[in-house]
Amino acid sequence: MQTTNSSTEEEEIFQVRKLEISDKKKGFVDLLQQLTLCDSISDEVFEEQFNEIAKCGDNHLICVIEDNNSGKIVGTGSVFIEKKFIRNCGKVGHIEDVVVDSSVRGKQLGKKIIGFLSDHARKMGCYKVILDCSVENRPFYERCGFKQKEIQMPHRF
Ligand code: 16G
Repeated sequence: MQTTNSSTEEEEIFQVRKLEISDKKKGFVDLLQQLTLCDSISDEVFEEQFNEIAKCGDNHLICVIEDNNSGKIVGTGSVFIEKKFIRNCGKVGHIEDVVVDSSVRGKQLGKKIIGFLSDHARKMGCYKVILDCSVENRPFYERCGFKQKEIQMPHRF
């Protein structure tokens, strides 16, 4: 009996697409809770925030991976396109909130998400994409082509 899916099958099961309002019912918020603090959100507030983000159009993209067998959201990430004056009025893509459900790690879904977000930033004319990550995730992002440069200095409010 076959117990593992072939990579072609997995390609079909796990596809990256844009976030939809209905993804809340499919576990999108629970997934974010695996990354950091994310309180439960009412349907109304979720919809308001979704619509606010949608106003940014292609300048704020949130993607998800749905497991087409279970209908559950198992991966997500976002990219925000910042417009600058430096570098010839250049643009920078900020990759944020990348998380893959613990039950499906090891299937290269994180790489798929990063590829999707980076392609979007490139198409939008960004000269680079940047992100912050935990020390444990550094090897993963290095495999995706990122290099450590400088340091993060958050000032929490
Ligand atoms: C990680 C995330 C970052 C997120 C932060 C949350 C990626 C690439 N990095 O660094 O986007 O904002 O975790 O941590 O997904 P915080 O709740 O302590 O700000």
